[in-house]
Amino acid sequence: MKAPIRVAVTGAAGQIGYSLLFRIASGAMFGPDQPVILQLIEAPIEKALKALEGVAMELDDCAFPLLKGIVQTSDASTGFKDANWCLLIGAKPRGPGMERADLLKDNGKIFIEQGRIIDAVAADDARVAVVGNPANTNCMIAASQAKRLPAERFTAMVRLDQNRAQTQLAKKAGVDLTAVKDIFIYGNHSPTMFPAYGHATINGQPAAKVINDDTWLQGPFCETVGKRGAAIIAARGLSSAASAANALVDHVRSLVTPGAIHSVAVKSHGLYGFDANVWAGMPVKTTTPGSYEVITGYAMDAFAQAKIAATNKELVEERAFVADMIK
Ligand code: NAX
Repeated sequence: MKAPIRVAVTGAAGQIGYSLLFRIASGAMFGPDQPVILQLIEAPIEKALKALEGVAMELDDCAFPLLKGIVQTSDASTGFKDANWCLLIGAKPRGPGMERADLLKDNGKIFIEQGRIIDAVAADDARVAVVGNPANTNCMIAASQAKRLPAERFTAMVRLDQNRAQTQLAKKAGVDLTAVKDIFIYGNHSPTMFPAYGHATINGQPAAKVINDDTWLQGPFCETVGKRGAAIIAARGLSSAASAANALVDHVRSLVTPGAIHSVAVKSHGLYGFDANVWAGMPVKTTTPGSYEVITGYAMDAFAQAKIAATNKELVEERAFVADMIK
């Protein structure tokens, strides 16, 4: 039996947490032979901590053979202690009338503190995956606090967008989902993201050739993927939760599976025309468990370049809103 790994999860009593924790404990994220200890972190709010107690009781009641311990806490230093993976889901939601800049600043405070504490107390091999919005910029903020852990260990999730794009292409082409490969998300997890259909294939053929409808690809396809979160809220009255949790399982599972090719928001280092110091979605290949290299060299046509410029502009603006906080 392998030694258990410690998985810290913030926002553990929230919607996504409720769909996620049971899948981690069942082995879906780290594999059927990898025991886990869940370190569940919630905001210091009585209602949230009470809800967390209930979630922990349900985890107990599942009798998962791989679940070797549960920590419940509102203290980040306790929650991130020795964590091998830190899944940052908890964030402040945008309230009515709240400006984007205020949301960025309020979340900035959370992610500065969490980044600092993770760097101080998490395991030497710690990896961080950010889901809480605005995910790319929150990830950049957390990474800005790290002195011990390299920036490459901090990733943000664009996998939900990739999964959404894959399904939309399969439906349009009338093929099974598994026929669609190499659809990657570039840029921000926001409506400006670019699902780069130009590199995707369907049954080994270029997707754009199979679909043969550039107007749809450039218009409704990009729009449907970019605004899918809003469409879910309009239909369900609540934001995506089960699909977001599923995407985080995919994000981490792919990052621990050598050879996996998938979209992750990482420090751009100037690749694909992004500002060097923003966290942007791009294609990566997992090298060793937890490590990856960006797949470079995909050619971008004029449409793709314009889409990347627009999503890069938004990321640079988001960073400017919090520039005074990350100095
Ligand atoms: P919920 O409001 O249901 O849950 C969030 C939980 O986080 C709450 O229980 C809250 O008490 C807790 N929390 C707040 N601040 C905290 C802190 N400082 N430390 C620990 N816990 C804290 O939201 P949920 O639907 O679970 O969504 C969570 C986040 O994911 C949101 O920011 C949301 O916008 C974002 N999403 C990101 C997606 C992505 O693809 N990157 C997609 C889904 C989702 O919209």
